[in-house]
Amino acid sequence: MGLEIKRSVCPYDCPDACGLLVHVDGGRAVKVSGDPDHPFTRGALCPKMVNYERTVHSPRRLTRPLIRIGPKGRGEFRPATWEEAIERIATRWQDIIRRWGSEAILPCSYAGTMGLVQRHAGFPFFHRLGASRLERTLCSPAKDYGWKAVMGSTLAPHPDEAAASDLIILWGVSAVATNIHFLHAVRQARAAGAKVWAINTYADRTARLADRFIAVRPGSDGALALGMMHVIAADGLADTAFLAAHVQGYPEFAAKILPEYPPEKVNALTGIPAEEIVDLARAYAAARAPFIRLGSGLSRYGNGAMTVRAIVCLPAVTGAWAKAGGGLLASVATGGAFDMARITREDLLPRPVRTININQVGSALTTLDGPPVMSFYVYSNNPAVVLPDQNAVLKGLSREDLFTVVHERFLTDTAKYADVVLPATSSLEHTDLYRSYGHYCVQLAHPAIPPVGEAKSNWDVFRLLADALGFGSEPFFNRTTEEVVDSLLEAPGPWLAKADLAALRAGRPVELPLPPDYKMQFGTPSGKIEILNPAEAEPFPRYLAPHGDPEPLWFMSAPTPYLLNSSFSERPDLVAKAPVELMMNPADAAARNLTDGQTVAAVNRRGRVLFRLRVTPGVPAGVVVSEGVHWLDDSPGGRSVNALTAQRLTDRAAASTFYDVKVEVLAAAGD
Ligand SMILES: Nc1nc2c(c(=O)[nH]1)N[C@H]1C(S)=C(S)[C@@H](COP(=O)(O)OP(=O)(O)OC[C@H]3O[C@@H](n4cnc5c(=O)[nH]c(N)nc54)[C@H](O)[C@@H]3O)O[C@H]1N2
Ligand SMILES: Nc1nc2c(c(=O)[nH]1)N[C@H]1C(S)=C(S)[C@@H](COP(=O)(O)OP(=O)(O)OC[C@H]3O[C@@H](n4cnc5c(=O)[nH]c(N)nc54)[C@H](O)[C@@H]3O)O[C@H]1N2
Ligand SMILES: [Mo]
Repeated sequence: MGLEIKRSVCPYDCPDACGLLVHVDGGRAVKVSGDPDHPFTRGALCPKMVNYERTVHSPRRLTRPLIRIGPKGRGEFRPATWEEAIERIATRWQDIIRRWGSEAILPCSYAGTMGLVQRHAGFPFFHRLGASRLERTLCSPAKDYGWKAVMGSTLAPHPDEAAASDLIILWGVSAVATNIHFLHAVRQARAAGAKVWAINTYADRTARLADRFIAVRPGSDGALALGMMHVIAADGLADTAFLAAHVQGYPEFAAKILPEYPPEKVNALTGIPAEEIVDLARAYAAARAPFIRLGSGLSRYGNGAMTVRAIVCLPAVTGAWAKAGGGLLASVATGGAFDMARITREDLLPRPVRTININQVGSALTTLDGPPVMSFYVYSNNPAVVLPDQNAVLKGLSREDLFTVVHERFLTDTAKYADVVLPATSSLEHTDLYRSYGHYCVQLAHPAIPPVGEAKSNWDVFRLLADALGFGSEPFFNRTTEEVVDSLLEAPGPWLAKADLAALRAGRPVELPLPPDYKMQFGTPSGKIEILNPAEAEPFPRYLAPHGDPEPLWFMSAPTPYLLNSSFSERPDLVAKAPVELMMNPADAAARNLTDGQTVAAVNRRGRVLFRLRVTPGVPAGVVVSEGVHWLDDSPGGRSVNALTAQRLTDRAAASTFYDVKVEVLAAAGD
């Protein structure tokens, strides 16, 4: 058989959702390149996906089911057949359900794959079983809440809109790591003379490509946005015609709220010099069509939703929405295109069941009131590494009486605690339908290669489990992945119906069409942008303080271009480029007698994590940064960044607060 080239989609949790060309030879992926026909990603790939074949055919791939023979966490297993593994799970679950009730089973899944079928494959199964529900608020629900509180269901601007902007603000977004294809529009805008500003808590790679970088104290961006609007109002730079026609509540906001945020006070809250706040506000107001690309980092604080609400008011005050190239892109929401209820099947729940927040799995596994969690089923997620309060999560996973099943591509730290490990397909081995949260393309990916070893997709494993538990013959569970995809495409809603469905079915990337005047159609109850939102307990945005901790240094666990959360840790070539280090300002290092290159411990009451210290002026005093969420084996002290983070939630939407963390840093032996 000769070389074949097949279209696919990057399955990872990233706004870019790139179009791929998979070069297949003899049933193996030998090379992966970017699809030049993809309207947004245009043939370019990130440093991780250019060698996706190394992940797919990694010698570390799990190829057979495994059954634990050693202590939990040690990773000692014997191989088993699928029949034995499924039988063991079903028998144990039947026993647990009899003794404790079905809520004693807790599924845990997140975004290992973003494909709509495989990502949600367990939802109908666990609903049918009556298991505990997982509230999956790990990523950016606080950001989404803040956007919606002002803009309702308004469509996000197309990312390429930014190409026509004359001032782009990359606000809390590490685009060089997490959104590289957005930089296409940034380059185009720049070629036409646009300026680029970056606002972050340290000078990351993205800040280094900006014309101006503003270092903001962690968790204080809400104060910065309010301070900018104070200056804009005080200088008479607000777009009064736009405000009068399209915005609810501005006069009262300007009279009652904005006077509380003069530059001197905002300087005290954010650490940004007052002149810089004034400069930024004036540049933003003077721009013809300013465009903000808003990342998620700043929403992962106790004040995250309110912070985003304040920032989202900025383009309303300057009337940026009405200008070609202007606006604010937080996330693209294309949920309306597909009828997800056809997959998630809430209606299968036999009775109301309790909900456990994914950020509080650590507590749920160790100290839950009510029926204890006796079985934990993990797929598309690596909770031992990515969830906050790692020591609590590991304590839970160590429980001898907890029956843990992990369906995975690799023997992750979580899988090492499993009683039964099941091998998972990679995205090149199963069918799925993809959409994105950074652009408007949708795409269907057919398998490019057969499963590696005995790997099975999420959907196929839940079919086997449904069979073993006696409901596999029910019409819903008796379907193939392809039939589930069909159920989403056969009755397209009004939005999807306008897309090129034939091209979609053929596996080509297809853009959901946007109405010509969509930027000015505000999907709020009032039809206006709601700076005043009467449905909120706080009707106007204001500054709230983050949670904080008693320790002196803010601790940022930011993305690296070479890993994606804990994914790609199976790749030595990439791990080598993402060292486990802690960046610290020279003044903070000197005050602690610490020197570049030595081993240090970051500590707080939740944990202790070892790093190699890198002393750099790129990190402001009072902040320390570690890029990447590493596997425990790659971490010198056997704990990684989430041993320091907390189970505390955001002000709205019960979301994660990964950045709302403080630590002290001490010299440590390199144990
Ligand atoms: N290479 C790579 N790509 C990824 C990921 C990855 O881990 N690696 N993760 C994927 C996922 S799951 C997601 S959700 C997206 C996230 O994509 P982004 O939104 O770009 O990334 P975040 O991690 O949310 O945070 C971005 C930046 O926020 C900064 N930040 C933290 N606190 C604050 C603050 O208080 N104010 C300001 N202004 N900035 C702050 C951090 O320093 C970081 O540089 O990226 C996806 N893409
Ligand atoms: N400290 C700190 N912690 C963070 C973050 C941070 O910035 N800082 N980021 C947070 C964010 S934004 C997110 S979204 C979460 C991400 O959390 P997760 O979604 O858990 O992300 P990954 O670490 O990528 O782990 C996904 C796992 O799924 C597996 N997988 C991939 N495809 C499949 C499949 O088809 N089937 C099955 N069964 N398994 C599959 C992969 O091998 C991988 O081990 O992490 C969060 N954790
Ligand atoms: Mo995320």
